[in-house]
Amino acid sequence: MLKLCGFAVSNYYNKVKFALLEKGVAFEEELVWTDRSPELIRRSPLGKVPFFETEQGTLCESQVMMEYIEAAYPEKPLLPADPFAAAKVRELITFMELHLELVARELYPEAFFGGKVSDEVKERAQKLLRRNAEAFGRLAKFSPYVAGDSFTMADCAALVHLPLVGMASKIIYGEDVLAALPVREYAKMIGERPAAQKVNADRKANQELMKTRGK
Ligand SMILES: N[C@@H](CCC(=O)N[C@@H](CS)C(=O)NCC(=O)O)C(=O)O
Repeated sequence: MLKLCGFAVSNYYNKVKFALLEKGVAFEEELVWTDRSPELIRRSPLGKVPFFETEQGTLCESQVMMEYIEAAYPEKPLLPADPFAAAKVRELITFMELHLELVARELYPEAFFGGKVSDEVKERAQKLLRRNAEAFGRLAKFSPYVAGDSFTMADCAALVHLPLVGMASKIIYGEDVLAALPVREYAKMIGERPAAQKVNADRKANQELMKTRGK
């Protein structure tokens, strides 16, 4: 059976898990922490999660994993059939991950993990986040789904990334860079889906486990 490896505090892990649950794909989970062990590097070359363990081998990079499940399990599609509409969904995901999440990630050590981030990094990230959030606002629909009137894999990404980007920027700058967008209402609506409820409940449980690990 398809195995999803990683831990449920990871937003990228949760994006893939959300998609698997929405599609009704049978899968199991293996709890893997990012401990940089040779064993982990053997399974995921950069030591990152999530990754899949499949009958044919391992597969990492969450968006590649999303495309794999979409192709391998075409029932309950999370991409529109029309190639341009599907590309627009992918465009939103790339925007969220490359231009928002990856930039905000620079702030996570201080925002969430009790570390420190230099002023230089903060200033650079703030400029980028402001500009990129505005650009994302021009692309995103929120009508009611992020790509338009149907639930797509962009919603799997938006639910896990957007609140995190908003929270990190609010903590570091006192300013939510996504404040102009209806992220709160949107996350509440998406969060009501049974699959999202499972993802969020597992995330909270894993957060607690993470705390006891640090002790
Ligand atoms: N581009 C990767 C990003 C995955 C990622 O950054 N995962 C984090 C957890 S949320 C991780 O494994 N961090 C540990 C590390 O970078 O050493 C993907 O889409 O899968």
